Amino acid sequence: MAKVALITGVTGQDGSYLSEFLLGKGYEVHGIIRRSSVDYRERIAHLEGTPHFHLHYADMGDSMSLVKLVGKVQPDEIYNLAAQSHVQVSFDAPEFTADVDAVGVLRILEAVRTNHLEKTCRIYQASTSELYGKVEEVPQNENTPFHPYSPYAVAKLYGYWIIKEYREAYNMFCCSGILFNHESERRGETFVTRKITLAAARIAQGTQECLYLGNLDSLRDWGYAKDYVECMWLILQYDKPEDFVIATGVQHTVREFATLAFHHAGIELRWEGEGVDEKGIVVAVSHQPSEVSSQKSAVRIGDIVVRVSPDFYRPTDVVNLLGDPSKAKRELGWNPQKTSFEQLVELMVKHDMQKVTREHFNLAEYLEKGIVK
Ligand code: NAP
Ligand code: F7E
Repeated sequence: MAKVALITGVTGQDGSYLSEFLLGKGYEVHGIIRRSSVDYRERIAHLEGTPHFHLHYADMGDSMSLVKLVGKVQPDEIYNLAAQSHVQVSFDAPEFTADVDAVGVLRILEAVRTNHLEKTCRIYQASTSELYGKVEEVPQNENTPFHPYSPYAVAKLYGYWIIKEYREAYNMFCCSGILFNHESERRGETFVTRKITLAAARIAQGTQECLYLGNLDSLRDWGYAKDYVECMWLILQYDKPEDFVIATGVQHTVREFATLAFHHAGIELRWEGEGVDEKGIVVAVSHQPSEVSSQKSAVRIGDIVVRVSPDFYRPTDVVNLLGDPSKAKRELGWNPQKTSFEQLVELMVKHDMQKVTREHFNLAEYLEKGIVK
């Protein structure tokens, strides 16, 4: 019998990769979607209509929908990935963030108990390095004290503890993966990495003049999302329910990410100034490989292509994340270095160079046909 998995957050970056991964392992995959005025679900569009992949309407804010769905699907494994996952947005929508990211976890646990599946259903909770927040030690491991530093992190801390509580109180197999930042070609476009790779591609191809960023000194341990979803699965296959730090063990600043991303887009940068006055200035430009873009670069030496805007500063910012993945490496046999930082930046820029080229092409075609004026 094929195992049955239920994924909340199936339309997100991780949900889409995890669906592909579990389908590849022969699972019957069920995902939760919520009603939206736009029905096109970009990241999972290629999976819709394929056998063994099923979508259901429910919402993390609606207990009854979750209880009914868990009862209908009878999952062997639940991957609770649904969240309002943007840290900066959590300052603007703290109550919604708490409802989905904190109480939502409780709703999933109770849906499992209500359906009497607590002995058979394993639950993975998408926890986060943001729990370490205003960090108390570097690097961070499973024993590092938490100091959440945003409404998002405080909500996720509740999720972490309620998972632990249900594990101890009801002997449930429920675990948290404490995942450090992981990125990809499918990353949301307002997270810093994707914002940079898309902007570098657009600036290189002349459709954007300048990229505005916040704190360039912030340090992150960035991995590749496709590698990280394997770990979510490994955590649920482990013989005991335990929590794991998932990270690469390597950190870089936002500035370093930007320098490398622009390099892969054919633009070399130097940095000048400090704080809000810091600027990224073009010092060299190379032509793009022809399969990526047929156009000559639109930027010139001396152009300022990155500026700092305080609009992207946060009331409290987490600035020094570095994970220690030793436990996952030792106990799960997971390779934290499968995709290096350099490979990650390159693959994201390559993808976005092609995306921007397609945007150009579509725009030219639409203009020609009079669809866009
Ligand atoms: P993401 O791309 O923002 O996806 C979030 C998913 O949650 C989307 O499918 C979204 O649905 C869904 N969702 C939000 N509110 C919902 C609600 N009320 N009911 C049902 N679904 C809802 O996030 P991600 O990067 O894939 O991250 C997956 C999980 O890992 C999240 O819990 C995140 O907090 C956590 N995490 C992420 C990272 C990282 O670096 N990516 C690191 C640590 C932890 P819509 O498409 O309808 O909006
Ligand atoms: O910010 C700085 C910003 O928004 C990274 C989520 O997946 O990972 C993610 O949260 C850093 C921060 O991700 C801009 O201040 C500078 O220090 O890409 P981010 P995040 O906040 O680390 C964790 C592990 C999660 O759990 C979350 O769900 O970059 N930064 N300039 C900027 N950030 C953004 N977004 N935009 C800027 O312009």
